[in-house]
Amino acid sequence: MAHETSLRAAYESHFRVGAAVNAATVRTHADIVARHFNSVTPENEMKWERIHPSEGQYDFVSADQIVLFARDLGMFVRGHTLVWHNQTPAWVFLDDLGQPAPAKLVEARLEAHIAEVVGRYRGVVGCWDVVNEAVIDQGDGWLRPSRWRTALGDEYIEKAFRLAHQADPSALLFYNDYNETQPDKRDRILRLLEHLLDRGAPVHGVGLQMHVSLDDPPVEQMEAAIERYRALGLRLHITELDVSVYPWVHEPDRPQHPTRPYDEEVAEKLAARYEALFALFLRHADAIDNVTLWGVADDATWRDDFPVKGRKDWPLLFDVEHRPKEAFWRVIRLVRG
Ligand code: HAH
Repeated sequence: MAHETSLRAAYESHFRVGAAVNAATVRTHADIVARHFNSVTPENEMKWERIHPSEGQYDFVSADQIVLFARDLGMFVRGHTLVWHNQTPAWVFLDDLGQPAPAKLVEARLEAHIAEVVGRYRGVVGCWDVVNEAVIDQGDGWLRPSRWRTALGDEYIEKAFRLAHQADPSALLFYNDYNETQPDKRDRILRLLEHLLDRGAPVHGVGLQMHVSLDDPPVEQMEAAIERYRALGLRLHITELDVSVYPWVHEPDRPQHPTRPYDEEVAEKLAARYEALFALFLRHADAIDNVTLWGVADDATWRDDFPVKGRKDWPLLFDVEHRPKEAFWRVIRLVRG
């Protein structure tokens, strides 16, 4: 019966099933989260601009709310994220005169930030996305040009992992990225991970975001990538799963698919896609510990504004009225056999 079914219980012997929550949905969607998920990721509340808006001023109010909610329910918490080129305030990279800060100063700020944030949640946040999206999408080269890289050089990544490990030696440390199954980008990510492992950096896992569409990327491409990542001996987390009903067009200047209604055809395609994805995760469940959806229900999803602002999307397992969708039932039936 519907009210007795639980996604997390159905997958208990395979991997944790998580959801990104935020300061609002942890209240408005609390029932679904409590019943169906056993892992949460704060969507924005641990990002630098939120948790450390000006130098030495930390704001833990929203992050604490999420962490306490999870602790009361015995859930795993994924920390997201320590070092990223987005949602990081400009002051981090500037001196008192507004000029680019010297490397020493930026490094000291990175050190203070990681010690404070990771230290606060030691023993409560089970893993951290230490570095998010450091690899370029296409073209020549390897690492994304970013203020971090300009200030600290390529070593900022290894540094961040070592600092996080110092701050909480028991936390599992992840590198997290998107378009992670696209072969060129996959190879660049693999190169980065191999480099870090060769140098003995404390990297324990790779986060595969999996912001996908109804038919792209193909499952074969995704499986090939999973096989390559797991061969490094790292743990795998699916960190930000959602399935847009629109084809993936990231370049804002290219024509975009117009808004489409959520009808039976879309519901069925979404269900088939989710079933194929969870079947893939089950085939690799010995390497995958966590499958997290980037949101709880379709009434609160970043996809409504990305890559097109204000275009309604239906990427999750629960609908705008918080009812389980056909995709939810397909994922449940799949694991029950
Ligand atoms: C993710 N970037 C971020 O990790 C997450 O923190 C944010 O809330 C939403 C999505 C995804 C992304 C992408 O799929 C394509 C281009 C840029 C960023």
